[in-house]
Amino acid sequence: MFHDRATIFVRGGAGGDGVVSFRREAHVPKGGPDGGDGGRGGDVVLLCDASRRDLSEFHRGAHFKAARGGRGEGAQRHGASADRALVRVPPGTTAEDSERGVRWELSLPGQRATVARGGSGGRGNKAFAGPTRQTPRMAERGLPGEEGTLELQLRLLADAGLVGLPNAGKSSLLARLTAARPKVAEYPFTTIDPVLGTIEVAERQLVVADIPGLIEGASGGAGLGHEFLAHVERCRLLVHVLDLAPLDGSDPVANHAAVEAELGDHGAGLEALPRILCLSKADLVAPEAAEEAVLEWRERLGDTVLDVLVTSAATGQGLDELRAAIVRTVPASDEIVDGPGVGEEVEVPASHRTYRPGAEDVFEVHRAGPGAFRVSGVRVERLLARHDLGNEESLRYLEDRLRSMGVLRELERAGFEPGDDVEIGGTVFELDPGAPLR
Ligand SMILES: Nc1nc2c(ncn2[C@@H]2O[C@H](COP(=O)(O)OP(=O)(O)OP(=O)(O)O)[C@@H](O)[C@H]2O)c(=O)[nH]1
Ligand SMILES: [Mg+2]
Repeated sequence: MFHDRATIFVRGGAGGDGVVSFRREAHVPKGGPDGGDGGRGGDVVLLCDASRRDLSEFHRGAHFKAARGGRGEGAQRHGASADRALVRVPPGTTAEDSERGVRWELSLPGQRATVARGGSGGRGNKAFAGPTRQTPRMAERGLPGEEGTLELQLRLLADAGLVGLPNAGKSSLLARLTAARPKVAEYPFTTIDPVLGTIEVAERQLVVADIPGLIEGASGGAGLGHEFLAHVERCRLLVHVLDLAPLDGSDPVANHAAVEAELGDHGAGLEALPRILCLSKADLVAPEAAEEAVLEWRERLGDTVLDVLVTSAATGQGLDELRAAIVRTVPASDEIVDGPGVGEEVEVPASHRTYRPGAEDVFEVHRAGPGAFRVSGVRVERLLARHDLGNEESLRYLEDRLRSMGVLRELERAGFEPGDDVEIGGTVFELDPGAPLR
């Protein structure tokens, strides 16, 4: 089963904690602080890998968590940074985190997206030593890694797409045009997964996609075709395959209109893609009838199509013409897209839906009840995550930082009095600064 959608959960590793340690020497009762920093947590990285075909390995909603950074140690030894967690995805995958408002596109092998950064390590007590704090008995904690839920979507990267009603003969054409071996059978909806084949002519390689047959209402969510229309969004050309003599006796004109209506309803510019009309199964009608059909369709469609061709997958009629028309229509220059070299990686930038410069420094103070306040904001919350409030020295340090960031001043404006409760990032503590509030 081919899966072109999946939801995965990703979480970067937490940074390692810094440690409190003092140098011990035989004749020195208390040496200087020498606690090392914690290491960085690992990142979760999506890597575009040509050996992956689809997203089926994620369809149960996999979780990917990178390891945490190592703890710092005495003698100024820093903790090790953790390895990244690699998630391999096929070319044509987009990853979107709607909550964080970020999106990545991985089209070429070797492209990489860091979707959840690991947290930074905490500083050891060595980092807090200074003239006023000669024996710091505090260290920072490592920060948690970023996390998020990613919607993965795969869009096949094909140059031309075969579209048409079920049973029109699309898979039979792909099998004759390329080395691909899609399943062919006399019943509708034989093809349930998209199949790709490659046409190779004169040093050019074009990818042709055979997608499941479209039925009326497909773009509205009925039947199989709908979800696969996304796969032809990136094609440069659509080949509309139309059965000249449908077994069910239906009218080719109505059938053609039904498929075109589906393409138009899907949106995403499908109606504007260049078209070739391919009248299939020509061996089933008299040669004169086929020729007449071509003339009729040329007149009917005018210049809304590039070409009208008659083909037969059974006899091979018209296949060279179809192949040539596809090659002629898909611009050669577009094929040369430079990706990273074999074994190389290149980070792709995320596109941000919302970008607010300086948003990190912003904080808000709310009164949560009598003698209780809540402070929210990226930087204050990060600060809180860094420190162990059970440690007197850490608490004093935190108060100093809150004072210099202007948080105490804002709290006072909101009616705060020393000893009141303050909640930051889910942690409630009694804030009782020893020094004046500002
Ligand atoms: N006589 C004749 N039969 C054909 C030709 N092309 C396809 N067929 C037959 O038509 C039936 C449907 O062909 P497929 O290629 O599976 O059609 P499809 O459009 O891929 O159908 P779905 O995958 O169900 O959407 C099969 O029984 C084929 O053998 C042709 O050129 N001549
Ligand atoms: Mg098929």
